[in-house]
Amino acid sequence: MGGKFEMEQAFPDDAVVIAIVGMTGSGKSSFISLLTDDSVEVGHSLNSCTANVKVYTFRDDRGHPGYLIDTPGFDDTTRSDSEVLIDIAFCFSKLYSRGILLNGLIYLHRITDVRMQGSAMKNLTLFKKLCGRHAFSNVMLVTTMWDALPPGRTGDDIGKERLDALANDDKYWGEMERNGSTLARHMGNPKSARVIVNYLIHKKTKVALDIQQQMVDHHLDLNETVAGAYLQQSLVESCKKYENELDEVQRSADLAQEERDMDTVEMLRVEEDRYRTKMKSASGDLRKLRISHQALEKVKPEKYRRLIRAIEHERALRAAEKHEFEQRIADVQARVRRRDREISHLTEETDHLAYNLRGKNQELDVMRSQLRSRSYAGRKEIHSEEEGPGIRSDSIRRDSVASDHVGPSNPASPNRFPMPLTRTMSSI
Ligand SMILES: Nc1nc2c(ncn2[C@@H]2O[C@H](COP(=O)(O)OP(=O)(O)OP(=O)(O)O)[C@@H](O)[C@H]2O)c(=O)[nH]1
Ligand SMILES: [Mg+2]
Repeated sequence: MGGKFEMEQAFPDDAVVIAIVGMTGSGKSSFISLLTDDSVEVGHSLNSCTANVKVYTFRDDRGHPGYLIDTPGFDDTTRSDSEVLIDIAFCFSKLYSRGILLNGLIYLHRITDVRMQGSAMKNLTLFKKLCGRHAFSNVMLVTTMWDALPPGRTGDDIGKERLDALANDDKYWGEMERNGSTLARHMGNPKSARVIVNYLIHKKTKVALDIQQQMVDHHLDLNETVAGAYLQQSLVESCKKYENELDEVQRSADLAQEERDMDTVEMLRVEEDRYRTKMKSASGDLRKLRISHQALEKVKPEKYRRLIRAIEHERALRAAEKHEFEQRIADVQARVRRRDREISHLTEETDHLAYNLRGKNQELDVMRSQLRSRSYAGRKEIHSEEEGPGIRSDSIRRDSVASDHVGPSNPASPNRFPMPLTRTMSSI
């Protein structure tokens, strides 16, 4: 099990894919530029800079290529919220439909913002609805631009106070933090950016967002997804508001007409046109949201082909590397098995030789014993022949002591040996 786990760690099936999200000007492209060698366009005017979803490559700590997705904010100055949502939904559902999951999302927020304005609230609400509560644990809520706060403790205190306000209120980040989102400060340098992405990379779990499951698995049109429905509702409300305002302007224009106040009439007609344009654009946006994942594919067939191709290429490389690695492991295991078999064969042979040796030793012991018995009997015979007058009894004692190292000391026990049989055997 340990081996398999390590192998999976060494070869994750997919490349790292992380999306960077947040308001226009929150520092998304700047954050990405700290991690990639690709050229990233950073905005320096009040206008939104990143108008379309863009994908950049970077290398993770092991040197494997990963992908950072730069997204436009929902408060984009050049595109409507529907267009931005379509772009993001398309990118995410396209990845998901090819089995590519995100490691996580990094939501950037400027700590220099005094409060959450309407557009910031809408941006955050849409983001939460895109993800769904189950995905919050793969979200990092990151504050940027700490260096732009007043210097010293004043700035730090202001920052902490704002961070507390964000983290403790469910309207803002509270609900996400309670459901597993992680708060982090980005200090504007590469090391800080690396620490933040590493947190998501090392998490290991990847995530399917609500918008991805709703569009791809449940075949919902964008306006039927939770995020799409929220935007649709806000567009319907805007339409109603513009309609009421248009009625009001028309009534005033009619009144001015009756009073022949042509300057006011002219001014109000311009105002009417302005509301009609707004209504037209809102109802156009409403229509745009009624689009399925399949229809999106047809509308934007080329858009993410490069991204998908790159990720699939990366996957194929990883699969090949993994296969090669597994092959090498199998070779080593086969070699180890072969050695084991050789060792066990040699052990059997050694045991057999030891067994034979023990047998030979026993035979040798028996022969020694017979030899000693015979030599003892022979000596006894010589002694009885030599025994007679003049022979001192201590000569017998001396002979028997001298024979201790070749035979039994006690002639009554001719089978006792100087070295016990068991010891002889065990010392083989
Ligand atoms: N002081 C300071 N300025 C920063 C920091 N990060 C980004 N900026 C500046 O903020 C401005 C906007 O940065 P971008 O990275 O373009 O922001 P963005 O979120 O990509 O904006 P859009 O593409 O319009 O959605 C640029 O002028 C950056 O130089 C930071 O950490 N500190
Ligand atoms: Mg940008």
